[in-house]
Amino acid sequence: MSMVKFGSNLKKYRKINCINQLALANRVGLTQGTIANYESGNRMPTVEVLIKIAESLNISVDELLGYKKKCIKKSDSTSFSKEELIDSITNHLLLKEEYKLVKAVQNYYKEKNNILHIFTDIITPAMYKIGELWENGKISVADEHASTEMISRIVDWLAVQEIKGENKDQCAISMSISSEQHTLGIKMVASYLDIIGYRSIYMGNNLPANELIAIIKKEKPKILALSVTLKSHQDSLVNIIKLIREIDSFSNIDILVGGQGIDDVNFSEMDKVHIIKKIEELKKWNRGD
Ligand code: B12
Repeated sequence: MSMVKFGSNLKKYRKINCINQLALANRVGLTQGTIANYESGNRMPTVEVLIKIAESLNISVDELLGYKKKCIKKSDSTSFSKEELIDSITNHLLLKEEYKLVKAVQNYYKEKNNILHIFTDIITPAMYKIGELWENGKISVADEHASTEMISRIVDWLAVQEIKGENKDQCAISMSISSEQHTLGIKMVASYLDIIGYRSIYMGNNLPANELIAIIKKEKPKILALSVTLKSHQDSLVNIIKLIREIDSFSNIDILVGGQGIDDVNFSEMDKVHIIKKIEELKKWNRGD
């Protein structure tokens, strides 16, 4: 192994972890200059430092040195801070290490037992990071698609762990509006509504308006939760809400709207339409705070 190869490998994994030289230096107790020297191939770390770097980048020493296989135990450990776990999950997503991803989330779930926290504080920021890397051309569309599918499976797995069997009187229907393809957030909302006691029906996206009306008539939901990520979909959102509000028998339904695309839409004229951008706010709204 040449020093240059080690240096370029170090740089590669540092970038995958989305941290700069200074942040890595702080994590392992070195100066930024030392990291810069490693990366440019001027110096090699001691074995002790090598292990520290590998641990903080959540890879094995073998991987750091450019040899394949064998991961160190840290990736399965439960002792991650929130930020470390977000970095680690982003890293596993980009390296397409689904096994490590699943283990990391399962361990964290076992330890914290708080699905809302995992949804909002871990998975959401990890996906926002993926979005930034994609927007800046640092990862490909294929990397983004693979990441989304892996995370989608995790969200489904978490949701299934929490489904309760008891009878639930009140129904909630959740979906992304019309051609909105972003569905992970609303899937989390549907899962959370289930946890807080609703018979939650998740409809995905692209549901035609007549079908939505038909299912509302049949299931009589207390809540209709709608998600919009792209601002260009705000008009469709307004149209669908107007349609629902025109039907007298639907007047008791609370319509919750959220997602990154909700910006300057004004629903103050419409009855029982609530802008609740985040799931944490939904918790408060449900309690009547
Ligand atoms: C994965 C992804 C995709 C996937 C979506 C697959 C899927 N099944 O969801 C695919 C590949 C389909 C996609 C397509 C596109 N995407 Co996209 N995508 C993303 C990415 C990377 C992650 C989305 C995600 O899952 N986030 C995590 C979830 C959990 O977050 P969330 O949706 O915000 O939800 C949270 C809260 O908002 C809230 N919430 C959401 N809804 C609701 C509703 C209620 C009632 C409540 C209470 C709360 C709530 O709860 C969630 C929990 O925290 C984002 C980056 C980003 N910043 O999100 C870009 C991003 C959203 N996409 C973007 C773009 C531009 C597109 C495309 C236009 C690209 C293109 N040129 O084709 C298309 C549009 C397709 C369409 N018609 O919708 C841009 C949007 C920029 C903008 N501001 O308009 C982003 C921000 C990427 C970027 N940085 O440029 N995308």
